[in-house]
Amino acid sequence: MSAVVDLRSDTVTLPTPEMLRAMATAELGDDVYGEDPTVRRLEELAAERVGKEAALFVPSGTMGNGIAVLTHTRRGDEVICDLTSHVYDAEVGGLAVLSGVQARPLESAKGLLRSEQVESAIRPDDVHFPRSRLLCLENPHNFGGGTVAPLALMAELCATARRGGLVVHLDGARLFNASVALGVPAAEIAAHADSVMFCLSKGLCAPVGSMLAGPADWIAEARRARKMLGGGLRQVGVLAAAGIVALETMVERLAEDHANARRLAEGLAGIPGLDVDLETVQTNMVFVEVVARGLDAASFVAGLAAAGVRAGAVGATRVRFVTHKDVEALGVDAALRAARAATG
Ligand code: TLP
Repeated sequence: MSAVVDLRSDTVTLPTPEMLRAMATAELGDDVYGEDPTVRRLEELAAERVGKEAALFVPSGTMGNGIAVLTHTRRGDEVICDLTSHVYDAEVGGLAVLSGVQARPLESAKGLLRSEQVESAIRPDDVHFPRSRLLCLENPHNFGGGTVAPLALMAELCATARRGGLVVHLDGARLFNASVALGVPAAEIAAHADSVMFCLSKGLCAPVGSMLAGPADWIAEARRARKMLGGGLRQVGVLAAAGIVALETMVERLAEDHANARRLAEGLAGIPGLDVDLETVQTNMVFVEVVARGLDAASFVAGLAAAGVRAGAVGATRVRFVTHKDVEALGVDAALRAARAATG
């Protein structure tokens, strides 16, 4: 069998040689004392790229979102989000456990909330109700299909939240994929949100780390929350060095991942027994509905694995493929051959 083509996620990407060199030679210090010059450089660079005053290195996207909710809310507040958002659906109940908040998940098409539904979910001031405090958006939207919310929708949703007295956190785990897809700077996508999290360790290929950005005084509070959660790291410039290379060299190439996803999606759509909504294929993700008789997501994924291709079952009949740096055009061809064999 040929080498494994791993399309389960862009989290599997390995660091580039330039990242490894930067890690080996990074200038280091104790970041809990604020003395790691490489982390400081990354935090400044990240803040500038997303158009916020300050940024904070965090070990993972999950911790970044958790810290954001913890820092924006008080116990008992209500957080409006989409039903399939990562923060609600895939962060181990962190909203409830870490922040003691109540989620108000709303159904959406392809992860795109509408401003009327957000407006009607905002609670009036009444002694019976929790306080609506935070709107969490996700762009691109992972389980919506890797779909991108356009700038006008982002602005409208944020304006609706603000009119209702809410603050907005943007889970931009793959913010730079949205930026490349829309052809606008990441800062424009994050412009109306109070805070934004993005991951260095997905399509940008750094081995570890995410960034949380927002106003300087809010980031100072977030830094305390990070320490409380055990995320205050020491000579973490060794990781931040890779993050700097990720931001400086890995953003533009995301367009290749998007082109590979499009070709993969079109190929999969042509295979009998598989349904693909090509409209949702806007970044580096392809979600497939397995409709072939006698086949479900788990058995399709097992069939792919037998042919050296890994994808993720994300429901009884839904399978996710994610393109990234370590899967090139040949990997897409291998995936299409494996999918034909697994359905045939
Ligand atoms: N997503 C992972 C899985 O957890 C599903 C993936 O493979 O896509 N926000 C969004 C939108 C995400 O997709 C993820 C990770 C996170 C937050 C959390 O980031 P990490 O994995 O760094 O904790």
